[in-house]
Amino acid sequence: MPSQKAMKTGSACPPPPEKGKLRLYSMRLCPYAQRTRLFLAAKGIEFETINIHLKEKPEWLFEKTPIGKVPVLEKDGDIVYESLVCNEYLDGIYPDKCITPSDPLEKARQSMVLALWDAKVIGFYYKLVTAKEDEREALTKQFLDGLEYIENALAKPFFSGDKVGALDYNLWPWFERVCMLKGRGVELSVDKFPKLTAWMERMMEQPAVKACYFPPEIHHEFGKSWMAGSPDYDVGLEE
Ligand SMILES: N[C@@H](CCC(=O)N[C@@H](CS)C(=O)NCC(=O)O)C(=O)O
Repeated sequence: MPSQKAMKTGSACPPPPEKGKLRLYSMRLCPYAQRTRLFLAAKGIEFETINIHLKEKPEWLFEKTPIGKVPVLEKDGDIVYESLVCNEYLDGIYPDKCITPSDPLEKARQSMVLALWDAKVIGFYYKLVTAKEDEREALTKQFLDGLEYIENALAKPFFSGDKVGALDYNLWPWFERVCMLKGRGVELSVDKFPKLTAWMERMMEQPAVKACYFPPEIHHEFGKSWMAGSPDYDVGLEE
């Protein structure tokens, strides 16, 4: 098994994956790459991972993606980047256990919830993680107000309906990281978010979620190194 350690500037570009084999360029603690890891786990697809040091990126990363971000997929000379695009591509090339909805209206609904997530929640999440004490109250309010849109979008046991699906996996990575906000005084209370908190418990039971899970200690350790300006992309790995 190739090393999980993050590859850096100056490293040699790994040879392309063998014919028919899928490769994921990732960063172990990246929530966007986790979206794709969740799809891969849920679909039971075999793949290899190359982790990238995102502060000292290997030059060859830009040959794969001009944006220079993970996740990126590579298979038989084809390259796909952007988490949501990667996930739809996976359902396209491995149609078994399709996760993406085929109904146009349902697909639009799921995309609209993700647009709400981007517009109303995610920016405040990152601002809160790094906020100074005196900024926290206002940001907490904005974050929790945004999250109400997401609570209201949850009409069934899962965002995708009666069964876990694309929208659930695409939202989950930040809920796994909600522990990061606890230290900022933000908790998702059962009173304010009864549907979201119950959904989080159901999600924790999903095999794909378990397979891609990092515990709060690892998120905290990574977060600390990230805030100190030198992210430890190999956090928790053996020497
Ligand atoms: N819109 C992208 C966002 C991906 C993203 O921001 N990935 C981060 C890691 S969590 C990254 O690669 N950052 C490197 C950089 O910004 O230079 C997606 O959905 O895939």
